[in-house]
Amino acid sequence: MGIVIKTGDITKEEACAIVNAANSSCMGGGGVDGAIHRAGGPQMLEECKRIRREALPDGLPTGQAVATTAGKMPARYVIHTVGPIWGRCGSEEECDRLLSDAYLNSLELAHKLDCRSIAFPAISTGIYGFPKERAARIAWQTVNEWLKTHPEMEVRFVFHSDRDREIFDRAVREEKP
Ligand code: AR6
Repeated sequence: MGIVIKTGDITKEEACAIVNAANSSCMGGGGVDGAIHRAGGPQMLEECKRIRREALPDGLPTGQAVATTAGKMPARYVIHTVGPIWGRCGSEEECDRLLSDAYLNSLELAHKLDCRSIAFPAISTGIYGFPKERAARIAWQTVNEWLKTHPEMEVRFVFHSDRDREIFDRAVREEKP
């Protein structure tokens, strides 16, 4: 189904799955994580707590993904993933790989949940400090490569501001097929 690039509030997206740029605690935080937990409500937090208790006592590793209900939001699922913290990966290439993993594992999980649409925020580019242009190219390449074998999925990139959407657009312009 292809790719949609837009500006908006991801908590309002009518997609099968929206992705949360979480931290390894999975219990909420600032940025888009805070917005998603506020909009999702207590049922989502309860599921997060249960997953931590039953499957992830040490937290969600960077690059991995888990799903919960979207609670009161229009989406069916929230896929919580943890992007890398820029400067804390050992090397820049390792940060690239971990960011790509966060996208890839979220896509795979959405596919397993039988979703045909998934909306991503710009993972790691806020509080976690990943350079926006570099993150854009990684997100774009990872998603396009994955779509070659899963053409039924619609992937939305949802930016919180027109400025962030423009930065993304510019960064991937040369890479667009
Ligand atoms: N809809 C879409 N995008 C949004 C929204 C929204 N409602 N709100 C913010 N953004 P960040 P990170 C954008 O910092 O860098 C949290 O505390 C925002 O403008 O939310 O992965 C977690 O708990 C930016 O472009 O995520 C972690 O501790 C993008 O979402 C840490 O922050 C991502 O910024 C994760 O940091």
